[in-house]
Amino acid sequence: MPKHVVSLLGWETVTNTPAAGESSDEQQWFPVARRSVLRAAGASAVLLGMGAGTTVAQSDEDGQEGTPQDDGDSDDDSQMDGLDPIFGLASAGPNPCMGDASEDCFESFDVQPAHEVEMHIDLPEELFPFTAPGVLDDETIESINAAVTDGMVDTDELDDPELEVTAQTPAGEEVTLTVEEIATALAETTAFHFQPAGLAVEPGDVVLFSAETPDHAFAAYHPRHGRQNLVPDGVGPISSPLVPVGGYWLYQFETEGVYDAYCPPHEPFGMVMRVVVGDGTESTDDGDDEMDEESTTTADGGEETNATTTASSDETTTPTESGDETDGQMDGEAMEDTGRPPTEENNLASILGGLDPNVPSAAAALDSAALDPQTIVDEGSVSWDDVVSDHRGGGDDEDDEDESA
Ligand SMILES: [Cu+2]
Repeated sequence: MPKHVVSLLGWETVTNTPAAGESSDEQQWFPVARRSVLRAAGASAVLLGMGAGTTVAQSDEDGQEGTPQDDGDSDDDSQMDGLDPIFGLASAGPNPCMGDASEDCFESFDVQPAHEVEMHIDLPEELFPFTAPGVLDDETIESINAAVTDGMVDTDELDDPELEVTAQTPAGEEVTLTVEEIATALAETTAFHFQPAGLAVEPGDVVLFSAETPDHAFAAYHPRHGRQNLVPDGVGPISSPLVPVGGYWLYQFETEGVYDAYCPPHEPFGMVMRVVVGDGTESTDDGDDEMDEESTTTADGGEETNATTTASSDETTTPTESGDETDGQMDGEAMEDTGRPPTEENNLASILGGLDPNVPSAAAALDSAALDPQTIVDEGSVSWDDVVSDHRGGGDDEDDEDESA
């Protein structure tokens, strides 16, 4: 197993313990005992305990008594009425929905998610040795980049597709690929992404964010992150922690509208996504001066004090229903001019030795037809692959038409 490649870049350590190299035994990362303890305790009790700075682990039956919020500040109850409206709920793991889990795994959570978003890196391992300086000359790199622009390998762009190139893995093994094989691996690179990249949810839905690879997080475009406001009015600076591999983060989307978010470490590589809550697509033209009302409404609607039962299957507890018509709408006019999603080219080439798989920048991804809010609502979810295809194919289709004419 070419783990060495992996550890060099710190990527794709999914199936290994964080201390890669010491053990690749998955069982140590997902110990059965810990998993059943988590279930017995109820995921939310454990999680809420963490949030309150305590580690109270209780059964669901006991949830009413001595819940974490009873130990905390009484004037801060709003944060314990379910998931925190800014920070959600995070766990270092283990995530019952890690990997190829089916939706059945949602039942393992006390705060039950309705959707899953995986945070991924998709960089073919065989490519890494060929990204080292000097392995490929500039001319070859340019020709490979030209060959994969549309995501297919156009061998006409390659001087000698069959030319064999030998490179060395960090472990000292020699590997040989033809130029065409290198191009093929590059074309398969979709890199850092949320999967799906577009997701439609109902108000009150909880979304599970699963860290399949290291160093990912979810942050809303929000002025308090120094960014444009690309979430509905009144929605705060949503942010997850950096979610460890195997861990997860839960967030409950309540206010209708369009939410654009990025992964802070990987935004330069185009890692962004869009969540549409409700029919959030018809709301871009109103959103007057109600900026701060929504968060207040959200906070004081929680007559439900049992933290372990909120956000179950019952979405009707959302306190914002009455305000949905007027509040929480996207305010296109209020967007700041600063802190836009980066429009520069995707930075991937800078970490791939100049090889460029033509993956969209953050701004290009959010502007893609695939992530049009109405498309997301219609489709329910939109794959990152569709966003990449849009980007790679969009301009190129026109080129093809021009050329064939
Ligand atoms: Cu990321």
